[in-house]
Amino acid sequence: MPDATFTAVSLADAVIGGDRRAIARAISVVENDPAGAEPLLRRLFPATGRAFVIGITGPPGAGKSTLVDALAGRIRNGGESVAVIAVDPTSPFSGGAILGDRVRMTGHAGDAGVFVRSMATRGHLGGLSRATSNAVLLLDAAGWQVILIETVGVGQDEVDIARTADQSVVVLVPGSGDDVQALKAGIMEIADIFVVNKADRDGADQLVQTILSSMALGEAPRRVPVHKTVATTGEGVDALWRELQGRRASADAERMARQAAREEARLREIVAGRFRASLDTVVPAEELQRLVRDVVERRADPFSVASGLVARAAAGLIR
Ligand SMILES: Nc1nc2c(ncn2[C@@H]2O[C@H](COP(=O)(O)OP(=O)(O)OP(=O)(O)O)[C@@H](O)[C@H]2O)c(=O)[nH]1
Ligand SMILES: [Mg+2]
Repeated sequence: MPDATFTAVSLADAVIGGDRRAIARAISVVENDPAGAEPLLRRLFPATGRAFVIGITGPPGAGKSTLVDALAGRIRNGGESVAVIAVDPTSPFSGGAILGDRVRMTGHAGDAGVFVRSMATRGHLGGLSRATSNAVLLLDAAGWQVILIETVGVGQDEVDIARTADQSVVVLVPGSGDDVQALKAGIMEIADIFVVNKADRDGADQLVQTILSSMALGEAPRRVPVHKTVATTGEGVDALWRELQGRRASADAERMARQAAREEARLREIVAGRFRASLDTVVPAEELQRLVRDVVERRADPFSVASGLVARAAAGLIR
């Protein structure tokens, strides 16, 4: 069946049925055409809410992909299916070379219980985290039991993506200097679990101490567990997975609170997105430029102009 014959309904049904090609196509839709993805996501939404979503974030080269690979192997041994989303905030491409380059899931080729996909930014603010959270919805609806999201760095996108996860794992490595930087950049707040990877290197215990002491120094001291791993050999991965599993089972109240926060963020994002779209439809670009000139030349003030635009965009929404 050619792709063009997929309607939102048939695509949604194929996704729910677990058809891998339909899932790949649906992820492309949420990546490239957020508004066009709405009918699809509406239909899928009732089938979501079951997956255990884990974010893995940290500086470049920390061993996130290696760790994701090892975790995926551990999860498969337990009999659950696992989907991996590798988020690449720097590249304008998705799939293809980057998939091969950044995600090395070599041990899982041909395993029907593993799905791997990379996603890239489309350049608009918040676009990546929205596309990622929608991809999570798709995979959840398709029945993937555990979803691992790998993100690089410590920017706003990572913080937003962390919000879409049930648990966020922050990966740091000894002796890189990135550790202190990451701790300063507010990544502390999003970590549910710290991993000191490359623990086969000197300085791992020292880094564990640095993390523990910077937690103790924070304004609201937190107790975030710190695990040591050697992702390349799998050392420590079993303990990390057991910690994650423990949280999945026990943190029900917390999980509900997170879900509420996530759905509130999603609602706000949808409303803001529709408002922006309505503004663009109702007010032609040339007219907007005229209004801008009026403001620049002080014939009008931005507050009154904005009030007028808000009224028109809102009217456009109700139509
Ligand atoms: N010695 C040692 N090397 C490791 C370990 N984990 C990963 N590596 C190596 O570190 C390098 C980077 O690993 P990746 O898994 O690609 O790191 P990443 O964080 O996914 O990198 P980006 O996605 O590019 O940010 C590779 O050469 C790995 O083999 C470890 O525990 N010990
Ligand atoms: Mg990687």
